[in-house]
Amino acid sequence: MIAHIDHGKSTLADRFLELTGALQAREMEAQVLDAMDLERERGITIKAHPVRLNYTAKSGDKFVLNLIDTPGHVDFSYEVTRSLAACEGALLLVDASQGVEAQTLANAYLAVENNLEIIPVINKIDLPSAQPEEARRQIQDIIGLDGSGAILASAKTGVGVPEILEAIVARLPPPAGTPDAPLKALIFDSWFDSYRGVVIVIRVIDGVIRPGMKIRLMAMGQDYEALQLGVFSPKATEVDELGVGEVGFLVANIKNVGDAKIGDTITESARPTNEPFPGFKELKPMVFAGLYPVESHQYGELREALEKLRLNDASFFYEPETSAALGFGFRCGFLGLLHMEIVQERLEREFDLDLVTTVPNVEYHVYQEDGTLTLIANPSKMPPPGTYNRVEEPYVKARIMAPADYSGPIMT
Ligand SMILES: Nc1nc2c(ncn2[C@@H]2O[C@H](COP(=O)(O)OP(=O)(O)OP(=O)(O)O)[C@@H](O)[C@H]2O)c(=O)[nH]1
Ligand SMILES: [Mg+2]
Repeated sequence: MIAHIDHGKSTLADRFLELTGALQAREMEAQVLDAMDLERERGITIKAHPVRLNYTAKSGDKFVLNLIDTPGHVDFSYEVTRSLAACEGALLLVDASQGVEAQTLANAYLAVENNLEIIPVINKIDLPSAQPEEARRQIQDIIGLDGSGAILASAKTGVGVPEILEAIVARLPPPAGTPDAPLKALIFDSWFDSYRGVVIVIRVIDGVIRPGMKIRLMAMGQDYEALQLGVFSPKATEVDELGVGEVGFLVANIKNVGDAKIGDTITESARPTNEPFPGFKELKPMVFAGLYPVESHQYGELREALEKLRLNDASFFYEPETSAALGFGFRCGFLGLLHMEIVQERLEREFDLDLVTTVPNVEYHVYQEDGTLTLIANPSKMPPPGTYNRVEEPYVKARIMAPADYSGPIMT
């Protein structure tokens, strides 16, 4: 499920959970999948959340649907990229009062790149300011999808939600994998649990995985035994196997955090697949800042915390750094300012650290007289003036799409 921020993805997921009976009314709360404290406080989704739904269609046929609710904010678009790699299709939500916005377009393109079938949904039609027909026109003219296929819905009142579930089973293709081929499962998320070690979230592409099976994490070539498998329904629930198309978690007593790489493929040690998943594109951090512990003796704890947090958020980067004023710390790269804020908050809350962050800045390219390039992300590393040939700083080549009426103010 993809959209621009606040177009109602997590609220629509609530309705799905209710309609399919995954949660009882007394267990419901608004945006129930946004389980992290930070998500609830800010009212935004930060992490992608997978959930399994058992759906009985109007025809009486029974389906298992694996849904991933993704964040809409651009700083977390890596969550969307990874989620789409695990899916057969995408629901693209458009807020009927806002119309198509930047991330609607960007995420729709991501889905197209992944060859996914897209079902457009025009949400929030209950709002007095809703203009569903305008949204339909924009879906057609701006994104280039068939606007007449868009479903009108309100995640708040529940109108149109049964039609969306029917459209999912009618219009999205079933998983294409081969059940008796060698196991091939994509790691698209993970986190660190102090009791169970690394917990991996997988999507099975081919074959089947069961507890007791000897498995291999292909990037590092490490072998483990699959100990526990489960699905999110939405509570973590143990299962006996995960087969083609299924999404769930895997515990394999992985203590070495570096072994579990996002985008890696899991296969069976005895019968490995010869076509691993190609992995995800390396991300380019956009904003750099230093992170230092307030108490210098917490440096070791900070290093461990960063390692563990990176399991759950592969989109930030860090390297050790020392500062004359702040002592030992790390230089970190983030996808944006909100991302930076969230990483700092998570480190402080989940790992009980007190941190100082330096002012964010960007990377400069410094060219010496002989043409050698040095990347400078820290003002204190800048060579003295006169010792280099030239400096380049990042700039943005942007394309702004807007109705003709707005071009005057935009030029200003
Ligand atoms: N009136 C109305 N409000 C809605 C509807 N769907 C969602 N909302 C409201 O819109 C706001 C954002 O909803 P979310 O479900 O958190 O949006 P989201 O797309 O998950 O946002 P991110 O995950 O942060 O990108 C909340 O205040 C919802 O109550 C709807 O159909 N009608
Ligand atoms: Mg959300």
